[in-house]
Amino acid sequence: MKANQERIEKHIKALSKFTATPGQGTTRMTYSAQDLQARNYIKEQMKEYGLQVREDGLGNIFGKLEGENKDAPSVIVGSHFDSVPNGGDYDGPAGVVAGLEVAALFQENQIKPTYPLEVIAMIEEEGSRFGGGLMGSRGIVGYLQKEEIAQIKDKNEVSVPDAMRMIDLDPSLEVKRDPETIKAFLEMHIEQGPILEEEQISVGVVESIVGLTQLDVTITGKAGHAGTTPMNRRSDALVAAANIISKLPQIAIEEGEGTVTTVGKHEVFPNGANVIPDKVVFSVDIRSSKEMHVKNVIKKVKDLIVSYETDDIQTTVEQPLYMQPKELNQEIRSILKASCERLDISFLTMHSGAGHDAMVLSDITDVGLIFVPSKDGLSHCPEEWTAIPDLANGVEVLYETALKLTEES
Ligand code: HGY
Ligand code: MN
Ligand code: MN
Repeated sequence: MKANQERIEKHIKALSKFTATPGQGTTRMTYSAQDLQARNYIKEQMKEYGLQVREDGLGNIFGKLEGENKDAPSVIVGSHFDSVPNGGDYDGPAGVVAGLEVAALFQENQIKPTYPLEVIAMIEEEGSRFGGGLMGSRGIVGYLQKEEIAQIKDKNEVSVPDAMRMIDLDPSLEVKRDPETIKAFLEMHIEQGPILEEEQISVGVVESIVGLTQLDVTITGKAGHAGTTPMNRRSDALVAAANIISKLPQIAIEEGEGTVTTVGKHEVFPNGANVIPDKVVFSVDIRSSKEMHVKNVIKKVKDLIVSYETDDIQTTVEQPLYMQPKELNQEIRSILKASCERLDISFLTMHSGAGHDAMVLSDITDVGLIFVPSKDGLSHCPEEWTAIPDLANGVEVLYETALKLTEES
């Protein structure tokens, strides 16, 4: 069954317009005006494809095609629709569009599945507004309780529930899903790396996903006048932070086996050119395919940070996110490979260095994740791009797999 490339292109182009930084990539923060535009578009398309639409207590969007067996668990297909700042048009939306196109193909072919099909568009996978990340899927799995969600605030101290209410979402609705209501979760995502393009392979069947954590580090010192404070009387928070940050790459290199550390966010306070900084807040993203490396690096980073404490330099470290490395379901991987073979679509098996909602949902259901090629391996930047025919290949593999998983076994 061929996917409709015009529909796929229409969705990608439509969603790419919902950005706060037109001409400078996709910036779509959760519960922002751009989120609302994208949300309305996605819900409209879900209704067009005959799905029953609902939003949960975090604003995750679900579109359901009932199955012959009403109470049967659903096969869910989708991804996230938020973005990093100045990101690309495909990270997340490729998977949401894949879900929409699978639903359109079910409708076009009048498929009446035994098990229900659900299309999902999840919020705050990137963590760009509220930190941490994987928020929509962590809510569904039950890793984020209502009380905890109510405490999560953005940098302007706006809480998740308040931000939701600003776009008429209802934070009182349930988020946690009973695992018995889900038969499987399938996600298509851009590879965000160079392998598929270099190997000229159409689809990556993901076998494992990297373990990752995010640390939020705060260094506090003493503000002072840049001109009148002698060098030996300073407690400069930024100098301490810079010394710490400069040592992080070597910690990852020494840990080895592909371990990586990244400082992506960094804020200086009060941020005046002639003021000695009294506070610095920065993020440390740590990843490895082996959990022991992640744990080792967390300890080394925390020890390094504490080693810079003095009477006037204090540090705190918070850990808003920790995910163990994940091995994805063998049986679904086999079905995905068989779908590729049946469709004569080339594939290879891969490890994912990026985190995905699939890694969270794999804790409560069987999960399959496929990649499609990224031009020049680029992602999390405006240059991110994937050819429509490449997206269509992935959709066709998901459609075949969803057909098999939703039929009477
Ligand atoms: O950071 C990641 O790996 C994903 O893009 N959220
Ligand atoms: Mn991303
Ligand atoms: Mn993503």
